[in-house]
Amino acid sequence: SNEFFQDEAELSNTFQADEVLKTHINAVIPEAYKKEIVNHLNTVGEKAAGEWLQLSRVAEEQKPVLTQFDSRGKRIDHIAISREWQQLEKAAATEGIVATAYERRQDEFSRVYQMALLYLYAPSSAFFACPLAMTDGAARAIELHGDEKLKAHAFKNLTSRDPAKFWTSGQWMTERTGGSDVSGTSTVAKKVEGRNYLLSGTKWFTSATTSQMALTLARPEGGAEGSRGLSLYYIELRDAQGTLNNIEVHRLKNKLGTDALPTAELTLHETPAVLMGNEGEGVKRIASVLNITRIYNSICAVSHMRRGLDLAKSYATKRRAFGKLLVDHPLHRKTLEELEVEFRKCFQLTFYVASLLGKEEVGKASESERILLRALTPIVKLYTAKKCIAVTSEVLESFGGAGYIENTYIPRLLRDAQVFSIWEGTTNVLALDFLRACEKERALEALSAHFDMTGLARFQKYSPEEQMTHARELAFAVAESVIAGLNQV
Ligand code: MFK
Ligand code: FAD
Repeated sequence: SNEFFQDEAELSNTFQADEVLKTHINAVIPEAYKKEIVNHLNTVGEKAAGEWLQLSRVAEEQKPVLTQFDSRGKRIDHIAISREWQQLEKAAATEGIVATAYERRQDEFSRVYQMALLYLYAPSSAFFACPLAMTDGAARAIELHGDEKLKAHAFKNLTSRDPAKFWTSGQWMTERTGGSDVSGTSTVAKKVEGRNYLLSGTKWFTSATTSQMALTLARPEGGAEGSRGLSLYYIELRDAQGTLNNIEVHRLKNKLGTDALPTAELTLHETPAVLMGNEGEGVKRIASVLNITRIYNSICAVSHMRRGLDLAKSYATKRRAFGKLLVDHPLHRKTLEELEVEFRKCFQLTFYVASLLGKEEVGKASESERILLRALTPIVKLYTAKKCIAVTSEVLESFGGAGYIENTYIPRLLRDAQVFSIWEGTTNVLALDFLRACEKERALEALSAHFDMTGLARFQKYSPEEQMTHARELAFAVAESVIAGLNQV
């Protein structure tokens, strides 16, 4: 019959198709590492457009299921996740998405390499990138603050390439009293002996609850009020038989997006835990996790934009209106080109911050680069998250009515985009974190040494109170100034 059916948007090898990523890798990676990295990214780009894309679509249709009791009425709190999500976990281990950053075989370039892998993997991972973020953050926290036992055991598993040994980690900070403000944390840590404690209390958001371990905040008995009384603890979720270590899972959250990812509410009842760092240093120590997960969030937001734009561009070559393909309408083309510019700006900023992280971790960052990393981490996270939501909304509209229909997979892109600005610190909280870095580390001086910051003069005239009111504007202005500087390099 000659009935009309619209062809769908298609993806091809997402490394091959990505001129921005290819150009960047070519420009920043030294010749000695280039061939190996490009070959690997090429293989990963093929999977991201094929095998992993299919797995992620099936995984996203199967929300995790919590079973609290077995047939005999015994409490088990088992969370079932799809086989497809488990396969995406195996793929992450095999490709070495976390391991690459800790083997450091490419010296200071290991992070850029790893972040490029993550960038290709994430949009086809049904948010397995989330547990990977926390896994990487936990590995870094153990590397910096863990004892020899944690380094010999947990760290090895978190950074393993063997799917049978690979562990993921959770990061449990949020309680009912607050996620931005953790000062009201009511989880209590009872000291047993040495660094061993028993934790009791309720955590309100715990993503990747199927992980083997978690890092969490609790208040040692008799500890000070507020956030300065909190400590950081390592826990293992299950014993050798697979039974939860005195943890009750109340329910899984019913979320706007991130459907394949389990996010639970749970209570610890004297769960064995190991202190990391010293008592009262909890927030300061968990900041090592946050500063990694915030860079992951930025990479994932940027690659989410890339995915949306790839689909929108493909659709524009297949859909006709008013006698022409969409791509041949100058206004539609300009609309997409403007989104492409937003994407490129986010890409440049994010990979610059990744390169600073890589330098810092091998001891090659100068003092001012260390401060730039500290100050730009909240900036890149908040900036890319907000841009991702705006770009993804336009991407959806570029599909017309089809963009609003579930089985095109486009509505999911918008629902998922919304999480990037909430978890790992909201926009306002991160803007204030930047102010904290300005105050503690003289970040504006360090930024001015590398970039033209004259556009920010008006902020320096503000009182501390006014600076807080305008912290968001300042954060966006800093991002724009750094991006402008990077584009001139
Ligand atoms: C897809 C990829 C992404 C995957 C995501 C994974 C799933 C999502 C999981 C989560 O959402 S986990 C929960 C995330 N939670 C947050 O991000 C918390 C948001 N709130 C903040 O970040 C607040 O700013 C914070 C809790 C840190 C503020 O607490 P306080 O008590 O007001 O902190 P304070 O007193 O200013 O700082 C205590 C110390 O920590 C200070 O050091 P000193 O003791 O030396 O003075 C601070 O300088 C230091 N600090 C705080 N933030 C820091 C930091 N140091 C370095 N970097 C930072 N970012
Ligand atoms: P609130 O702090 O109540 O914020 C409400 C609003 O107030 C926000 O807009 C915020 O920007 C604003 N605000 C707060 N303080 C200030 C201020 N000082 N100045 C100006 N504005 C301010 N947490 C975990 O610990 N582990 C997890 O695994 C985890 N997984 C999550 C998964 C999902 C899908 C989601 C949505 C959240 C998850 N969270 C997790 C929780 C998340 O980190 C928090 O929700 C987030 O940090 C915000 O905290 P809150 O919900 O208490 O919001």
